[in-house]
Formats: sequence, structure tokens, C-alpha cells
Amino acid sequence: MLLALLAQTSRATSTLSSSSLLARRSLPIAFTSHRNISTNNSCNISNINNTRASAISGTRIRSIRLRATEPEQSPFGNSNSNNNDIPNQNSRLFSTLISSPEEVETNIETNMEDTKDVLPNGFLEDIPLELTEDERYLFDLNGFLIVRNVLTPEEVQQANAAIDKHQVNMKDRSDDALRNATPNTAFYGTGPPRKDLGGVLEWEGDDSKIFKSILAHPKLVPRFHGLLGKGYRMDHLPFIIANDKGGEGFQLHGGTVDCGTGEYNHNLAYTCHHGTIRSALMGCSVILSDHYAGAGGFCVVPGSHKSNFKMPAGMIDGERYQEYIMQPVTRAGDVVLFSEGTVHGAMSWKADYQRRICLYRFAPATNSYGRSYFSAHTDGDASASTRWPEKMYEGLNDAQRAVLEPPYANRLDRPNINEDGSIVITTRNGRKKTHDSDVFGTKYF
Ligand SMILES: O=C(O)CCC(=O)C(=O)O
Repeated sequence: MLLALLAQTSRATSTLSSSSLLARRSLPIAFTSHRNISTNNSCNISNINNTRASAISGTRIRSIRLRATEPEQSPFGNSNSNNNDIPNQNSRLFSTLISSPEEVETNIETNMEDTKDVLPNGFLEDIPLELTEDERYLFDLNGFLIVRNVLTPEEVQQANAAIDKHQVNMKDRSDDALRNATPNTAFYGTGPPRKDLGGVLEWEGDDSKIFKSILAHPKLVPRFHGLLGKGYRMDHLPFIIANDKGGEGFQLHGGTVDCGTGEYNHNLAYTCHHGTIRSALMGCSVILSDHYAGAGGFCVVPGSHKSNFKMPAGMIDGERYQEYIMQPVTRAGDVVLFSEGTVHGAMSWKADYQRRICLYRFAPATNSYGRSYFSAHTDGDASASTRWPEKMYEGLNDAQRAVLEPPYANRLDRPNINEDGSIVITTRNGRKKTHDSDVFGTKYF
């Protein structure tokens, strides 16, 4: 709607600034700039688009102050659960200055340049063009970052409806060999095993749509670029993790210094050189049910991506030093990005409703950990195919398809995602390709 209206009102420009382009793609909550606040109106968030629409279609509104309120919902869509620690969205303020139809786009651009809003718990709500300084600081300090409201409540509901449809295929991790925690420890819970559900990117039509959107989501691409670099790629097959009440968590694992062995694990390296952060392998946990304080689920040892020593005995099972293990409070629609080099796990699930997340792993262009990108129909014969399961490619846009490329360097004709979601091929000089063909019989060394 906003997109169409902006298209109508904007003067035809062949080169739009990236901030404007992002604004066109942005979710409803895109315009925040405290500098522009001059209170005139307060209204429910459901009126935001209408208000914008009237501003865009000609009503002269000098400034709007919007206060968001949320509908009552289930835990699978930003719930009203008894949760005092979740940032109170009702108190979040949205404001934008709209002067005339012609100025709408300009104002959006202005606001997008420095949009930044710190939530009560210190985490960020914004739509940046790149990893912000605050995010860079938080990720470097803690080894993880929470990106709020990536999915709208409607998208969360859509994703959960698709899971409901396919939940008959959930596989319990019930065998001893599959359990992720040691019995009678804090992470084990009271019994029910974790449930895993794969195939999310291969589901028919709309069932996979939300899950495909994560691959190159406008709210995530700048963060992926900041933490993984351009040309980032999906590494593992994403899947749903579900836990019923009492359900088993996952003992602590990962770590650049492996928390179990104490050995350095370069496959999970975290580096920050010359101001550039890189995570050799990054977890991306899309939260699909609320995780209130004490509910359990994903937990992390903040800062452990830079640890130099083996974890003390007992901590890996949550039996000792629990006060150093943190369970981030998240709501359905949030996304947690974490370096796999940050020691993490999951606490047993305490809430009455089912825990649901979709876990992805992404990596820099030249990194590979998983092998399913070439195993789909060739059973691991790399020479036959370097493609993921064929159904994954259905209905993808160019940016999403780019993220499914196998690992190879950007200088070898790799599709990179631009800020506006379009693709640019990082072209290799034609003469070099011909030369390599002459030498190797293939245009890429
Ligand atoms: O349940 C979680 O959030 C963590 C899961 C995890 O780390 C894993 O499956 O490797």
C-alpha cells in the first residue's frame, strides 16, 4: 500500500537513494527520529498506514506523533503473556514529519538516514542501511544481537499456520543418541524430547514464503552484510525447533574455544580486524513464540566468542555458574543472530504453550560448514551438483536465490545483494576467464 502510494507520488527518478529504496520496502514501523517530534496527534498503530496514506494523498499534516498499541494475541504472534520483561511495545513511539505529498519521500529519506531507537532493555529497534555502530558494539561485546520485530504478527501467524499444517512430520529427538542434554541436569527438563521439523524452504507455495523471506529480508540483509560480508550464503538447512512444556533444552555447545574440549575451533571463528566483524558461521534464530524471562529456550554465555579458556566443569550442563548463562527475552517475530563461536544452548522449556523457532545458519561467501548444498539429489557427489534440494528454488526472488549459491569468492562472478534488494554480479574480468579456460578448461580457477 505504502509502496504503491509512494510510487504514485514520487517524481520519476532513475536513481533513488538507497535509504529511499529501503523505505519503500520497509515494514510499517519505519519512521522514527526524535529530532522530528512535535506532538500533534496520538493514534493507534493500526492507523499509521491510513494516516500516512492521507498525508501522501494530499492532506496537509505538519507532524504526526504515533503511539503504538498492540492487539491481544496468542504467544505465537506477540502475545499478551504475563511477561513483564518483554519490551513494552505500547510505550514505543513512532513519529514522522510529513509536510506535503512532494516532501513525503524526502522526509522518509531524512528519517531513514539516522533512524535509531533504543528500547527499554537497551536493544535496538530500527531499520538501518548497514550494521549500526550500536549493533556492532553489542555483537562484538556479547557475540549475539537481537533484531526486534523482523516479522510482523501476521507473518508470525502465517509461519505458525504452515508449521501446524506440517507438524505431523515433526521428529522427536527421543533416542538416547539424539538427546541434547544430560538427564537430571538443568537443561534436560522433565522429559519430553525436542521436536525437529525440516523442509521449511521446500513447502508448497505460501507455506514456505515467510521462511524464504528470511534469506534476504530487508531488515536482516544489512546485519548479514555487517557480520558476514557481501555474498553471504545459507549454510545449513533451516528447520523448526519445537518444545512442549518441560521439554528438553540443549546443553551448552559451540565456542571458538570449544566449550566441551577446550580446543580452538577455527570453523566457528569470530574475528574483528580493522573494524570489520566476521563470523565464520552465524546462527539466525527466528522466534515464533514468545520467550519471556524464565520461559527457557535459547541461552548464551555472553562474550564467550572471545574466550580463551575451557569452560569450567559443570557449567556446560547448567549445573554451575548459571548466573553467567543468559536467556534473552524475545517475542515472536524477533530474530537472534549469534556467532556459533559464542557458547550457546537451550534451557528446558517452562511455558504452557509450545516453543517454536526456525533456526538458520549463514556464512561468509567463502565459508562452508554444512554439505547439504550439494547432497540433495546426488547423495554427496559434489561433481554432479552444487544445488540445494530443487524445490527450495521455487518462487525465490534474485536476492533469495543469491543466498543459496555454493561457497566461492566474490571476485568470481558471485551475485551480491544491493541495499535495495537487487543483485549485482561481482564480475570477473573476461580476459582472465578466457585465460583460465585456456589453462584449466574451465573459466574459474
Ligand atoms: O534451541 C535453541 O535455540 C538452540 C539450538 C541449537 O543451538 C542447535 O540446535 O544447535
